[in-house]
Amino acid sequence: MQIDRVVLYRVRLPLVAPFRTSFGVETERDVLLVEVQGPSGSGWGECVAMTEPLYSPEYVDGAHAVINAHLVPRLAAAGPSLEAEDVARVLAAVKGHHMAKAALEMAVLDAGLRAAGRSLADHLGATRSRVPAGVSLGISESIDQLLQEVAFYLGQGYVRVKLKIGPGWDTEPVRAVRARFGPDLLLQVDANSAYTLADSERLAQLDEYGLLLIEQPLGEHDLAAHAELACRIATPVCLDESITSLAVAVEAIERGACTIVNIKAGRLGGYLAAKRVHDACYERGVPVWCGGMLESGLGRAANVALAALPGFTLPGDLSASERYFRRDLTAPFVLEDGHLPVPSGPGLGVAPDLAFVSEMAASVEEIGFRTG
Ligand code: NPG
Repeated sequence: MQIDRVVLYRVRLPLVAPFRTSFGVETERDVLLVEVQGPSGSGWGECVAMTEPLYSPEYVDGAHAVINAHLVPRLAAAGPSLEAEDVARVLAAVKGHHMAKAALEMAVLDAGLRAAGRSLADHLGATRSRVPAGVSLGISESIDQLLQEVAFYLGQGYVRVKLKIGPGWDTEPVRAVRARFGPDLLLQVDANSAYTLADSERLAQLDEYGLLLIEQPLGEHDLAAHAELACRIATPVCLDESITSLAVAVEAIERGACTIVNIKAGRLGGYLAAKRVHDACYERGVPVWCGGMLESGLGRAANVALAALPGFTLPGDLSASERYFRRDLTAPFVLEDGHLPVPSGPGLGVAPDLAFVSEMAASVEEIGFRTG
């Protein structure tokens, strides 16, 4: 498909409530949107990098800069016509920057699929028309407040709860939630690499609470330590930050560093790479689930399509728009009986509300492809 220009939008969306993790607090989502435009229409991508490089080395100003200075020029130089399947190869000389690359690939993918009248869900191989919705709850002010939040979201129909944990906020909240909501609640925890192997006895105390999994307890690069921890605790270990490529995913599984994988397209460099990780896990019988990065409706639409693939056997961090924003950049995703519907229209199957995007945009920048 032909691309004539790329438009970058920076949109600041306040979160309905602060979201606290073991590494920091998010109060607003600084969203970088990528629109590719050509004669056959346009396509949209969302960059999931956060404001600060605390979850991973990427951050939104850096992603914006690398897209401008290094990625778009490479796409422009690749020729007048480009398919989504070419994007990763064309950008491969630039090391890292997976979230920036993923946003561009998502936009090209959306544009191509829209032009072809085909949905992203179909293109990726989705087998479901709706996906179960999980909710991820940040570190709370108090156990009481956490219990109220869990009750509120269960009342809305969420089918699984994830608690953010860190040293000082781990066994107590898990014990309290289990005691209050009973053994049938699908419950998991996410440490965002806040522990070391020296904490393994403390982490083993979580074993008695029947958690689905513990996510990324140790450092991103510590596959060996995760394999050791997996021998010391009964709770299944799931990796998130560590899984930066297909090769790392396969290595982590083979070394026993995890038995479950969190798939995030941004971390892996795009939805096509994410599908390949899904396929590899599926072949090996390793369950996967779709992670979230507080996406707007655009990124959420793509995540929901991905999560409809057959290997996504655990509920993802996929919540309704109102869990994050008072108003979304697209028509809101609404919970239906604890599930989110998989968009079936062409491409992402959702369109940005352009008036609202313009109203909230801190900057809009057009980069022409023909430098002439
Ligand atoms: O529902 O989109 C969501 C949030 C899911 O907990 C969530 N994301 O580490 O997976 C994570 C986490 C995150 C939150 C990462 C904020 C980065 C910043």
